[in-house]
Amino acid sequence: MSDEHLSGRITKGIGGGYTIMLDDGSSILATPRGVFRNRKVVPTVGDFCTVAPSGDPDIPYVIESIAERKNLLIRPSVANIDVLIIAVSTCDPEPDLKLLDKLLILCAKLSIDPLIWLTKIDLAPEKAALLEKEYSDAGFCVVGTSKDSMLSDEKINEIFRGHTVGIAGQSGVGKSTLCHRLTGMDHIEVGNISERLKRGKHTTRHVELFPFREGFLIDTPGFSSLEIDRIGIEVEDVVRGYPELLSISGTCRFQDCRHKGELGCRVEESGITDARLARYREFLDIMIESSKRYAK
Ligand SMILES: Nc1nc2c(ncn2[C@@H]2O[C@H](COP(=O)(O)OP(=O)(O)OP(=O)(O)O)[C@@H](O)[C@H]2O)c(=O)[nH]1
Ligand SMILES: [Mg+2]
Ligand SMILES: [Zn+2]
Repeated sequence: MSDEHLSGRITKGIGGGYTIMLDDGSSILATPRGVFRNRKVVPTVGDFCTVAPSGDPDIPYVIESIAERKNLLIRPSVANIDVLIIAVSTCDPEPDLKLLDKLLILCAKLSIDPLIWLTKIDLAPEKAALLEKEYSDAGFCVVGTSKDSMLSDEKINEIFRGHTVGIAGQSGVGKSTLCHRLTGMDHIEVGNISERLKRGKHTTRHVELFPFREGFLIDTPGFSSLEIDRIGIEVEDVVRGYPELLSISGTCRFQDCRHKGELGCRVEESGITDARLARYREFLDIMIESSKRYAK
């Protein structure tokens, strides 16, 4: 690599122009080289890239190369996510456990570490304890906060250090509150469901990475309601959101057992709760139906 090349990370992209945070912490503007268009690669927020001077004073750099991605989310469009905080309120609104399980499937598929963050535990402490038990027994990391409790500084550093972190969850669970209490920043919109999105219109979702605690926080609307058959997962991926079921893989009579009541299925040995098993089966059915539709 010549001296003129610098490496950094795309933190923002608007109308074909990109903001890139270089390794020294400074930010510059760049446009992609034409070669990306030919290869059908669209530089995306979260991409690690190299840039070189363009000679154009308005946009002084060009993006020369994009590093291979760990993962890529299409909507919102963001690359290389390490951790997804899934905010779940114990009540007001009632927890949407289907959304939670779907997000857990998506995380498994994309090699994202999920962190289940229970909010409003002051409003329903017993329910919070049950949720905490159900999901930590299943093998997930679960933390909880209330109106006046926050995680320790050490724990927050552990979550963010070296990681790119998104926040997801249904409307009203406390994502903005959480984000504000973490960062002190008010203008961040993490996971907000905009009115237009609620009405189902396609809008350009603005995504931005903010440096935070030696990592990045992803600021984006979206991440909030997901149709299981429209998030790019396959039938086989559903089980990956259920570590309990993965733990018994190969022990049922049939190697390809889907734990739907087949002969010799040992699902009861997995320790999965009835409610999670029901959601697993529902998602599996939807995915099987939808894969048939696509096969036609
Ligand atoms: N009692 C209690 N209320 C909370 C807690 N966290 C947030 N709230 C309240 O819940 C309401 C919704 O919080 P927001 O942070 O706006 O929720 P959001 O997830 O950003 O919602 P959207 O932007 O609609 O997606 C606010 O009135 C908060 O004050 C908590 O831990 N305990
Ligand atoms: Mg909000
Ligand atoms: Zn089985």
